[in-house]
This record gives sequence, C-alpha cells and structure tokens, in this order.
Amino acid sequence: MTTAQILVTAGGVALCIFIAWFFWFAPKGQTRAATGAGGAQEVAVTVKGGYTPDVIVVKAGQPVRLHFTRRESSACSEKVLFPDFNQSVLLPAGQEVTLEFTPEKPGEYGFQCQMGMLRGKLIVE
Ligand SMILES: [Cu+2]
Repeated sequence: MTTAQILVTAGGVALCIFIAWFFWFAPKGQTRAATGAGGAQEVAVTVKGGYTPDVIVVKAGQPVRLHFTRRESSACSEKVLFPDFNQSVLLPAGQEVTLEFTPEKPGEYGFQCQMGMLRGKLIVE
C-alpha cells in the first residue's frame, strides 16, 4: 500500500469510529429539571435517534414529570423504560406522553428503549 492509501484507510476507520461514538455515546446534553407550579420537576424530552436531553438532573423526594415527545416512527424508540422505578410507557409518534414518579434515593438511574439501544440517565441528587 502507498502512503496515500494508508492515510485514506486510516481516515475512513477514524470516521467510522467517530460516527459510532457520535450516535451511541456522545451526550446529547444535560438538563437540570425546573420545578413547575405544582411542585413537580418538569423536563421535556425529545425522542429522535436518542433522547434529548439524555442526562436529566433532578432532586430526590420530589415528583418528576417527564414529557416525552417522539419525533420519529422507528419501532426502536416506541417504548421508554425506567427499570429502577418500574416505569415504562408507550410513545406514539408525534404525541406528548407524560411519565410521573418520585425518585426517593439519590443516585444514577438509566432509562432506555425496549432493546437498550437508546439510553439516557436520570441523576437524582
Ligand atoms: Cu430500541
């Protein structure tokens, strides 16, 4: 192989790794929940190829209200699960679905689609 071919191959491999990282591992933004009028911590989450934001910071002992809006029709994201809280909800495309629960203990809790391809994290402080 010539030097140019090696460079092109290496560049291609690096690009693939970057794309994989970008879609699966790059954080899509961290959000601290704002406390609404009813005392609940409200966060709007957009579902499209992932969860935006995918890191949500809330306070323990106060109800959390997550408003999911799914902006895609891929079957992958049609359900979101919070295994640690025994919560799961179906997300019809284009509709806002609200999930409410109260995290009692501080910690980090994952949430995900049915197959675990899309992931996010709820940080309870
Ligand atoms: Cu999935």
